[in-house]
Amino acid sequence: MFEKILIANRGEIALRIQRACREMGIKTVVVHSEADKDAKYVKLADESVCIGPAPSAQSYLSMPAIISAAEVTDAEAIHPGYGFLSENADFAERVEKSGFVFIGPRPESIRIMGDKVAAKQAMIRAGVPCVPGSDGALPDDPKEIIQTARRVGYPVIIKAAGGGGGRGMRVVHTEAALLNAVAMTKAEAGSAFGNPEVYMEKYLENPRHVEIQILADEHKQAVWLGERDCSMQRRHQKVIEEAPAPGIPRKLIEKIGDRCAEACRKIGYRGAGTFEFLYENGEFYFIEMNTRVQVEHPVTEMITGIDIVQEQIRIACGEKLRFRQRDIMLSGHAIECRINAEDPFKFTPSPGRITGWHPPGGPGIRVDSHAYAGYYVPPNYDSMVGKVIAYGATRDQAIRRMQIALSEMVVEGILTNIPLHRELMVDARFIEGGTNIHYLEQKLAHKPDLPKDGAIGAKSEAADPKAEQ
Ligand code: MV4
Repeated sequence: MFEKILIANRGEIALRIQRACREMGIKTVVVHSEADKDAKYVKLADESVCIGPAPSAQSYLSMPAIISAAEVTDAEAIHPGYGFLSENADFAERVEKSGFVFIGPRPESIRIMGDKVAAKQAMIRAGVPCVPGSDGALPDDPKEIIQTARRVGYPVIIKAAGGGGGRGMRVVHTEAALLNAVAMTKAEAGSAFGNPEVYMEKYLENPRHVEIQILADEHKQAVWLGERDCSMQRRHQKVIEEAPAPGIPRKLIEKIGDRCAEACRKIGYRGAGTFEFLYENGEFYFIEMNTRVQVEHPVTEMITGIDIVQEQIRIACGEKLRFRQRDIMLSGHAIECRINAEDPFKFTPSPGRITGWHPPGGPGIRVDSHAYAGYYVPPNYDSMVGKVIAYGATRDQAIRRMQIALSEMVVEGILTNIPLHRELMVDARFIEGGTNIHYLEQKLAHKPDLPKDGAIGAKSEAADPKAEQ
């Protein structure tokens, strides 16, 4: 096993990786920007290295700074977390060329999944069901584009091969709008991703977002760890995730899960990964694969008992998976609420000093956060300050426990989205289960008014979040 791992990330996931290392007896080096130098999780690490100023481009995205930090501290492996360089194939390659282990997939796997056209073709070949659409990238010939759209049927969606996560897409409802939409998406893709390639899919109007977690080792063994429903989102930012996905037949999920694990073996995938699907009218359609550990991995850990970060480390070390598919038992239900430093209904960021921090606890409650009373939320990064995860034997129990957890939780000095979560945990459609990807945005659009004093959760937030800055 490794003796020392460098953590190339910040915030809650840097702390999460540090905890996994500590449990495994591995020393940690955390790299940080000037903005994060006083954070408690930085002091908690065995070693820390300042790699640059606050802007990510000069710190958490600086490949030479991170690799130099690994050299001077004698770390053997680098865990990239999520975001930043986690899905950068060039980084993974440079880490390995410098003699360190990249805790993640092979660079070639990252590169294939980063090209959405290549990823989809690999999945079609591996027997994973995909959304009907163009056979690979769209050609230049306008007649062929029109023919493809007629075959697929309107509405269609044009997506950039270099996009993903909601970037570089355009929905087309009529043939009259088609060629212009293709030209616009191509132009935008060329300048945003350096790759003008686009592809076409049937546009699914009201799907759910359901993803399958997998683990694969270097010895062609792969398992799937159940699914997560991530449909509760706004502007491609997930707000609540849960496992399992409510109301989907187990047999169907097992069939898809087995296909994902089989695809991993076929493509020689290594590490943790997530197959993203759209689920509509009882069918699964693959859209993208993520080659990193995801923010919402704890809900899967809660229902499987498997520590995904520790498994990533063991796989990177060349170990064989310690379990087969028949050993994976899914039990109970877990829900995660992402806690963001933002206005709960206007969604404007609310960085600043946290003056009071009272996390919830009790049976089935897990809080993954690097925050504490006195912690300063820097304005330079993502607004997520932590995650509350509730586990129960049933979905109803998990919801009840999350309601209690959110009622106990107090964050003072900044605004957070806790009031939004409190409303969602008593929302009739959420409680029923199975809402689609548009539900939250539609609910927010129909809100007659912003909550006033006395509304659920409106009281525990500071009147002026900027007062401490
Ligand atoms: C789609 C779609 C409907 N039909 N593809 C958005 C993010 C990217 N990962 C894929 N996305 C979508 N692809 C087809 N053929 C709708 C979305 C989509 C979406 C997907 C998952 C979660 C949230 C979403 C929000 C808007 C659109």
